[in-house]
Amino acid sequence: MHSNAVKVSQIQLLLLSMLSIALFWFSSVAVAEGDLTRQTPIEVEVQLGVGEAHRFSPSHLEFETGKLYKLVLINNSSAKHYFTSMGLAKRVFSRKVQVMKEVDGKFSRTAEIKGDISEIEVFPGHRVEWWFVPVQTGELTDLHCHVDDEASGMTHEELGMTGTISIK
Ligand SMILES: [Cu+2]
Repeated sequence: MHSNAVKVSQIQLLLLSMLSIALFWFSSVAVAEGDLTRQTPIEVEVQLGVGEAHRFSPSHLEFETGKLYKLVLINNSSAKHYFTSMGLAKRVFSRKVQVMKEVDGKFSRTAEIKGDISEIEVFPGHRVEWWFVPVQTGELTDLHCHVDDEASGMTHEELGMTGTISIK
């Protein structure tokens, strides 16, 4: 009888300690990061077209998962350009796209677009902001602009408007 009672209390102690370990583990897992789209954004600027050259500048972009980015697509050239990377599009959660207007050197929003984004076209003299949080890593080589260049009969991509994206 006495030894049985000792065994029971030992088992109870063991169960109790296992329970407390489990509770500790669950409580640490339950510490969430909160709303990742409400961080202060990291601003990344990309020029679409450099003078008359159909180029992305910079042509290599780096992002980290879990951080909020404000990717500012600026077209100061005389041609329209696309920012297209399906690899990036499917690896990010898009918070919004903001279409900007410039008045006296100051930029303000004319529209906010919510939802999944595949690609963005920016017309000469304009800028668009794509706010997103990368959720999957990848080394991407599919950034390109598929606009046709009428003078050469080639696409901007064929003329060298391509880029790479690294998501760590
Ligand atoms: Cu282009």
